[in-house]
Amino acid sequence: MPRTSVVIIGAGIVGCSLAAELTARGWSDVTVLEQGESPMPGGSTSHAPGLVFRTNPSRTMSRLAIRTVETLTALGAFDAVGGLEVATTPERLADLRRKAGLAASWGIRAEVVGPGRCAELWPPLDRDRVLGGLHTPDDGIAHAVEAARRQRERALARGARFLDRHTVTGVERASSPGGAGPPHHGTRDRVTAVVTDRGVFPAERVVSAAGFWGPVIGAMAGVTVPLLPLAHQYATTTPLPRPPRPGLPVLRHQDRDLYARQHGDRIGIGSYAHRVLPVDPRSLPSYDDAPVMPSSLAFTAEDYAASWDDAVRLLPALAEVEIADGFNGVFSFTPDGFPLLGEAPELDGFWLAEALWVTHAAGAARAVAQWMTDGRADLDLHECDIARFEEAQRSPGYIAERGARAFTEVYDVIHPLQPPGRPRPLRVSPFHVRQCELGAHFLEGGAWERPQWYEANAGLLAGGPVTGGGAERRDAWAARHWSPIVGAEARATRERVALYDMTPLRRVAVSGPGSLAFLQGVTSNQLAKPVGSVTYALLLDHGGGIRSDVTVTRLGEERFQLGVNAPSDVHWLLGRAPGTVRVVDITSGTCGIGVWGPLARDLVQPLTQDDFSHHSFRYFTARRAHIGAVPVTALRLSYVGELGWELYTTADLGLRLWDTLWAAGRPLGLIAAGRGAFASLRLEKGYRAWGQDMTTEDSPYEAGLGFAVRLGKGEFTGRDALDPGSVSRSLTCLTLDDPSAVVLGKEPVYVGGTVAGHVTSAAYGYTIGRCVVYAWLPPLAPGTPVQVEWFGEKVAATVAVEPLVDPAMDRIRR
Ligand code: FAD
Ligand code: THG
Repeated sequence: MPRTSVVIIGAGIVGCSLAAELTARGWSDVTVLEQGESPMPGGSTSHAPGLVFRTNPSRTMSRLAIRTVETLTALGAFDAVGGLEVATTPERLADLRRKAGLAASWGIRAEVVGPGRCAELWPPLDRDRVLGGLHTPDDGIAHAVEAARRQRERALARGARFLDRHTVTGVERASSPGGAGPPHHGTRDRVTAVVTDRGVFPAERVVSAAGFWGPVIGAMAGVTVPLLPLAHQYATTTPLPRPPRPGLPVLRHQDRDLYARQHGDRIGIGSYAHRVLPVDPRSLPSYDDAPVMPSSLAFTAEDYAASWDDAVRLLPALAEVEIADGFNGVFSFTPDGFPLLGEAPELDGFWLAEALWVTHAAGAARAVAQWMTDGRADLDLHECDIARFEEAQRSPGYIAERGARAFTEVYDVIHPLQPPGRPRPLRVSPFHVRQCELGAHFLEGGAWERPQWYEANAGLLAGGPVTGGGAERRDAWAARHWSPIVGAEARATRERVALYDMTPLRRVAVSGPGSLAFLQGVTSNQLAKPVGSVTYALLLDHGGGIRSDVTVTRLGEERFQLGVNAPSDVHWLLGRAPGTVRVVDITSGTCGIGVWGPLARDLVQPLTQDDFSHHSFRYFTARRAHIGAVPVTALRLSYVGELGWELYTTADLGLRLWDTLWAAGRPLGLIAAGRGAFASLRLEKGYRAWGQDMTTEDSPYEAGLGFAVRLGKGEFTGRDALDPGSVSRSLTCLTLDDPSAVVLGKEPVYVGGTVAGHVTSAAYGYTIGRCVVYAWLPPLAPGTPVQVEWFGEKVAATVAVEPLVDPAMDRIRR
């Protein structure tokens, strides 16, 4: 494999780091093509002020940053001056407390400090303006150009070739070996060469590391690169008459969208407060024609004026100086703020390593090199995977609107449930009109509108107080995107019956000769079972990590329906299916309803001539049936842990299905229930959510999913790497001791006073009357007391025996 030829496009910090990492793994034919001239080829790296703050709500992003700092420190291109984020509003101060918790979860030193300490750490600061700050002593300044230069030297020493002044003008492709793929896959082309103004470079793999030029290169390859290039202002002052001591931490004043660092006796200040300044990279001057650099545009002083005033207010010493140099530098934002890594779904062999800050560049380059070499990285990269986008999230309008939004919101306090403002609504299920009528409070996921609860259920609250819920004591943060109605919906599901919209659950049809053998080879569980069986199974990667969990329904000898998680699951399956097997994502053309609760059979049976009795229609089986006039595929299973079925049909019949169930169910007390109740019920039942509770970094045995692995069934991806005996940590169920306490996820967990792990999922359990928490922890006996940190407070919790509800499966199997 390492003999494979690779061409990297772009010699910024990403391209240089990637060349270093690939050659370190034995890749011997690595060429880096760069339109400009090293070591300052003119991209974003050439002028990055290099502030590095590692703490991020995403564990993966934090770890990419931690690794970048490690690498840059070893290269002598990092100054660990520390970081200081100041708060000038109570809301920000609270958020910094929450952020200190995130830092603790991800192993980053951080401390919330008072105004006095802030002024000590940053003497030019007006201490009367700040309420406090978050000090992270190991953050600091990356010397991006120097880092790129050293990475380039390492790569050169190991045989890589760097060709400056080679402008890429095209990407060549051919049908995959063996001719065009099966017609239903579309033609799966492979990349073959990169064309430049100075000749053609054949390549088996191409990595676009072109930064904000990514969409231009992508267009040459027929690949959508969902990032928005835009300009961002940075200015440096004249020397301060009384220069501060050297080594000031990097500073953030997020309430005014500002950051600052010291340049000797000057201060550099960047602003995100200005209007959105999108840039068309095709319109930029060439390396030779650019006044400074292609990515450095003329400073627009009028856009900076308000930020300068804000900076002077925070740092009064600035009143004595003025702006010496300013520029509008070009970089990029993606719709969700995460980078674009991995192989493009549209073109085999064409990889991306783009939309990376300097902060994450070296760590991400290492992860991509691992991925290219071994087929997997040692970090969970699903949030960064280029294959994560839904088709509806790949339009130019969506990319522009969400990219601009990501820019303006970059320093905002964002609640984990907060849906994006626009463009909405985008994807709606056929039940949307009814959901609106019922007063749905919509959140968003995968571009789908998803009811969190329904105001129409407010009347249920009159039927008696919902157990706990923390309603009495929920603070404003925990109460956001929450209502006591969530608890009422959970209770109605446990006591009667509820409809859940399952349309957004991704469905894949797999059919054709060889389908069973193919699925056996990519899943962990035994699928060679009679037609009509449903199986819960894992998709493992080669290292035995969990890359998804799925349900596999055998509809015919060689015909299956899979319930999967991410769009990248479809990409993974397509990439492995033999030519005879058809893999089709049917999500958009179909819809589904979960009908769950003790009265589910009383509701459904009268609507059908098919036998839905317990003995005829067994748990974890499926059949085709009719509900009234609507043909459905009915699956007897339940992620909320109650009796019932998932009913799937085509989108055109969805509304009829909903209305049929609704009319028949009202006398039984049927309600529509939202995602809030869904999340609560699944945690009480102990069902894991992929991407949140477990990822490729976790083994099935650690995640408590060993039951879904049949080592004896024959060869399957990941099997050889599995070791049931090796469990050094486990996904552990906790409950909070105080019945009204609530946490939301990602908080650090303390055992005996030190951080021992972090929360993956948490939700109030309305049946048990306590908050249910899952966390990665060293193996602990049930009953062990632990603590979960919430905005700086330690909340008492106890290791529980799972599942908390219905361990004997009496509710679901009857
Ligand atoms: P680039 O450095 O842009 O490299 C891409 C390369 O591809 C370029 O050299 C370009 O010439 C080359 N290329 C493009 N098209 C072609 C082609 N057709 N043929 C050949 N070569 C091509 N990040 C931080 O972490 N902290 C900060 O404080 C920070 N501050 C910033 C402040 C400003 C004002 C700006 C603009 C950015 C800042 N960033 C910061 C972001 C950071 O600079 C970039 O995200 C990072 O440098 C991107 O690195 P890269 O290697 O992906 O892209
Ligand atoms: N429904 C369908 N497909 C899905 C999901 C779903 N695919 C993705 C995701 N959700 C998969 N997650 C689960 C998790 C648990 C169960 C089903 C899907 C489940 N587990 C039972 C248990 O653990 O007791 C049964 C396991 C078994 O018998 O093997 O029901 O929601 N269609």
